[in-house]
Amino acid sequence: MIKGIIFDLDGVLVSTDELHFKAWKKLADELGILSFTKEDNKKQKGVSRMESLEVVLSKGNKEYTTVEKEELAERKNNYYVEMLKELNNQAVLPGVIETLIKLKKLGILIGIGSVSKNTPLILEKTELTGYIDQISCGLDITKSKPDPEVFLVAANKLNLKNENCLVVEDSAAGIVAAKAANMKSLGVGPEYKLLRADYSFADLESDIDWNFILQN
Ligand code: B16
Ligand code: MG
Repeated sequence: MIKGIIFDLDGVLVSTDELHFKAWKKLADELGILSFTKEDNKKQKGVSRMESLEVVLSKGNKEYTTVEKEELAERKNNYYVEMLKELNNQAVLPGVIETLIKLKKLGILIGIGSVSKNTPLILEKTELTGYIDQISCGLDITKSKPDPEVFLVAANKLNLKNENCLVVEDSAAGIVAAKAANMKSLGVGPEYKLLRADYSFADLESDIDWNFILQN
């Protein structure tokens, strides 16, 4: 029986992926890595900032020290945070608000399980904070998806057993993490058919039988 739902943020509740791409592209261009494309950006979905940086650097042929890499990741984050200033509730994906209201009425606790360290800022800018019971994000963890840590922390904060939580994700790494946490998963987003989740839907606007999912 499901008592809490842990939502991934980027690609599930809000769309900030285009801003992530623009910020990484700006950094890549500055580094002379002109071959970084949207296709490469797909590999950055759901993975940490440092792992995302490696995706960019793998397209070039220069070696960087750990200190230099940290500086590059910080530079990208500064571009991204600057872009987030323009973010508002228009970035909330279709069906999200209706779903959160419906689940709340059914007595379900709502958690966030995102590797983004910008989670509190994004929730605030998109006016979603009030719908959320507990946040587990990049600021709480040392290992990113596919490690289950972010979902285990969320279940712990919600005061629920892992098996009573369902994860909603748009990334393959997130679905693997959910399974590793012994949680059922629901996959959404452009790649939903490929995610190998327990339940698959294009988005939260789809006709999802929540009563059935919550009872199983
Ligand atoms: P930040 P999610 C993830 O968010 C993004 O999908 C991923 O592209 C990004 O690298 C990661 O957050 C870290 O974000 O640089 O803001 O800490 O899908 O886990 O909500
Ligand atoms: Mg995501």
